[in-house]
Amino acid sequence: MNKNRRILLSIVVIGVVGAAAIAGTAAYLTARRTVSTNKFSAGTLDMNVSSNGQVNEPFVIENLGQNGNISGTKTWTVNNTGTLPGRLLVRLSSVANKENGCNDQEKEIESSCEADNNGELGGVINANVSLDGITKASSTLATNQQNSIGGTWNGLTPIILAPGESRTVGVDWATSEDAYGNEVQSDSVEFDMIFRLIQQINGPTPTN
Ligand SMILES: [Ca+2]
Ligand SMILES: [Ca+2]
Repeated sequence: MNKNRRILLSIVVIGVVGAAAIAGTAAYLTARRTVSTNKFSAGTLDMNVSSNGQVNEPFVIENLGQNGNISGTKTWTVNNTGTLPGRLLVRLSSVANKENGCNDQEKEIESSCEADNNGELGGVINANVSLDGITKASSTLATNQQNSIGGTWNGLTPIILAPGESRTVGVDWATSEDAYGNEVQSDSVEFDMIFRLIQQINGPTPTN
């Protein structure tokens, strides 16, 4: 296919050279119009993620466990600040479950506590990621589940933000008092939420 196109192109070039040779020797009638200043310029894809007026505001919850049932919610406003429509992708990244030390109570139920240094808290927290209040993807915050929410999100009908459009993305999390024991004492889980706007393309969804 490409080979054929190259051959066609070379025939056109030869024709132009021939016409120029004739022009040098003959008088003729002409008219001319110029469509000037043709231009291509690429648009921009850009975004702003904010919560409570703070750009890129994370949520930090410390000293969990004052109540047996752990739950909460955090929302962000995602605004398309570019000039192009963009597809919104959301995922978790850098999920880190840490032990932060092992006291006697923890070691009694979790004998490997000091040896593996992997915390258990994330595995008992269920997180839901929502769009405009409607849950779109769910997973625990276990380290080995890091790609679950992003994978589910990629499979959704594409969520397109027009230039200037805003949507609300939220995370709510919960674990019941029956879901965990002393193995989570002092444990912590950290993660990043990655928001992306990507150009609308026909190919497969890129890994987000
Ligand atoms: Ca611990
Ligand atoms: Ca632990």
